[in-house]
Amino acid sequence: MQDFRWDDPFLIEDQLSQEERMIRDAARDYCQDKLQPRVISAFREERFDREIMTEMGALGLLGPTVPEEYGGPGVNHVAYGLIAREVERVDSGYRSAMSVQSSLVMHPIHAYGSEAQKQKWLPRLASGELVGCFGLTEPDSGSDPASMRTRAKKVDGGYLLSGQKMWITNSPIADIAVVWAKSDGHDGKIKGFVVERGTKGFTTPKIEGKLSLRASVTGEIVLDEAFVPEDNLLPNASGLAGPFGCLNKARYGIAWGVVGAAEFCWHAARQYTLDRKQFGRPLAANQLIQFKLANMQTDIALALQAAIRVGRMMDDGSWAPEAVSLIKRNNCVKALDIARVARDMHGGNGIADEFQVMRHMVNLETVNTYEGTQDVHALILGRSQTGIQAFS
Ligand code: TGC
Ligand code: FAD
Repeated sequence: MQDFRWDDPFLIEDQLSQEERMIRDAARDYCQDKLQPRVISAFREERFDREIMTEMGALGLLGPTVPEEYGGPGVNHVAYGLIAREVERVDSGYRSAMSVQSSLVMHPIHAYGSEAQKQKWLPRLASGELVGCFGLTEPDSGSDPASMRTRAKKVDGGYLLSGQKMWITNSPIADIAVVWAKSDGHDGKIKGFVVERGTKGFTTPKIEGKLSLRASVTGEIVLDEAFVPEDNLLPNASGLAGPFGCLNKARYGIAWGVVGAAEFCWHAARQYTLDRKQFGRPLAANQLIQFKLANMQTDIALALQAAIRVGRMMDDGSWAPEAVSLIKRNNCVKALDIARVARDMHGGNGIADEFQVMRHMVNLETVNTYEGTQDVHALILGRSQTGIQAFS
């Protein structure tokens, strides 16, 4: 028997390899030294500092699972999760920028691209020299991407893309966009295209006035007969399985990331209630407060243990998308709840940005919605156990 580690009940630390711990420590040092000092002003000013991508690239935090031959660090999925947790401990918006680049831009190019496409884009995305974005959602097509209206019309030497994508992380600063469109031609299937900045008919207006993820830049993608050469079609993606294959990776990273945000809120609530005295004693001396701290500890420990388990399953090939849905849904719902309770435990100070819990809380509202809402993941899990599709 050992002494109980209140902040690591299941001894996650002992479940990591030395290499995984080193990657986690390097990510944590960067996030605390370089991201934490700029995040409060970035959120206030609704600003994303572009150089964050090159800083992350220099440390090997972009496209962690992409092999070294294409400029990635080629580490395992658990290491990727550990990075996401450290980035999101600071802010979900920074983790969004990192996830999109890694799972939604580098992954599809690696998984579905030609050798020439991989050589052309992956090393520059890994270093952060290029920023990418991922266009699936449309104004009238969110949870139901099969209903997308964006079309790719076959013409001589390539395709003309027309349509509109909405709520696209990184789009205003992106050098390339992975865009999903229905082909007008022979099979009418959804295909993936890499659209390069400077393409005529391709614009990316910024969405202003977000009350969540303000340190992440979000925009639209507008395609007005934008010509994409044949060489920019991802040859090995066909149908919704293409974009969904990317979402599996990103949802997995989110399930780890939100634990970082939740841990920040839990630790802040614990320290605050130890320091703050009301009725002549620390708030933490009250049963109601300890009950809330115990709930946070329990939910975080279980979420983290589930994330590492799914990571190991991804690494040994025994995972299934439904397991990713389970942890994306559970960990987001629990993290959001923890952030809301932590905000409450800070009393009036909880609404001040310097205490940071409310920023995490409003960020997690988005994280609970994007990459499949909690309802959508419930329906995926419901279908898996009943065999009945209840979406429509
Ligand atoms: P369904 O009939 O279930 O499937 C259609 C085809 O796709 C295949 N498939 C998958 N393949 C790989 N991985 C998965 N997870 C897959 N899920 C489905 C399936 O086998 C089938 O293939 P085929 O070859 O037979 O055609 O599709 P459906 O139309 O019924 O969809 C159901 C539903 C609701 C589950 C799905 O549409 C869904 O997941 N909706 C949520 C949409 C979503 O998550 N959007 C995310 C947009 S990207 C984003 O939010 C980025 S935020 C980034 C950040 O800032 O961090
Ligand atoms: P809707 O699908 O309209 O859903 C509205 C509500 O209805 C939700 O509560 C939902 O759960 C519920 N609902 C929907 N269908 C059902 C059903 N069948 N049964 C029961 N309830 C249902 N997308 C990208 O492609 N790329 C990005 O980079 C990206 N980044 C984003 C960044 C931000 C800040 C935000 C807010 C979103 C981003 N998204 C991105 C879009 C995101 O994936 C969608 O918002 C999400 O998939 C939900 O779609 P929707 O907003 O259209 O909501």
